[in-house]
Amino acid sequence: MKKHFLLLGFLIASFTAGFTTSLSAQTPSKEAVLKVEGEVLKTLSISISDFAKMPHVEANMKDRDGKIQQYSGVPVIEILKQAGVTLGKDLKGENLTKYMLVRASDGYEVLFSLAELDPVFTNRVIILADKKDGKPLENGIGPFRLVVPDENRPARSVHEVSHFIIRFAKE
Ligand SMILES: Nc1nc2c(c(=O)[nH]1)N[C@H]1C(S)=C(S)[C@@H](COP(=O)(O)O)O[C@H]1N2
Ligand SMILES: [Mo]
Repeated sequence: MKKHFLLLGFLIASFTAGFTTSLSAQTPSKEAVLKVEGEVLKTLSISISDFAKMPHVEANMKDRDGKIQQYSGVPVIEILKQAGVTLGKDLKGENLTKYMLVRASDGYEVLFSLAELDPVFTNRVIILADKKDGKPLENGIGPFRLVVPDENRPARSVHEVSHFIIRFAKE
């Protein structure tokens, strides 16, 4: 009789363990999104699959070893246009004191003035990349990374971008 209880206890324990393991394995991880917020007409929340459907271009940057790397992604300016950021003919006067703070999921942050991103001011095209060599970016780099061409240090080419936040520097 005692043996049967032991067996029953073992069965219950293994069932519970198996069940909790499969539960945690199935818990859907929150899908990564890019959020665009702050001084915008429309706050955006762009999923990986929505992002993949946007028109892509290629951009090159030098990595920290000085090697040229090519990525594919969406020009940052196109994302900001969708959010209704003051650009083009509206990027004048006090709007020239606006900036974009780029935040990553590890807490890393860098900033760009809007004029650094607008083709009215510059020919340099900064992209938010989601692909390299036709493949999604690896964990810790993607799903989205900034690719800033023509910079002597790749420190503003932020990995794991989670937010573009538009703010006024003017007091
Ligand atoms: N999220 C995040 N992005 C980051 C960093 C970081 O610490 N966190 N480091 C930056 C620095 S200092 C460098 S030199 C480059 C390195 O990019 P690479 O691996 O493509 O050469 O990533 C930049 N992007
Ligand atoms: Mo760096």
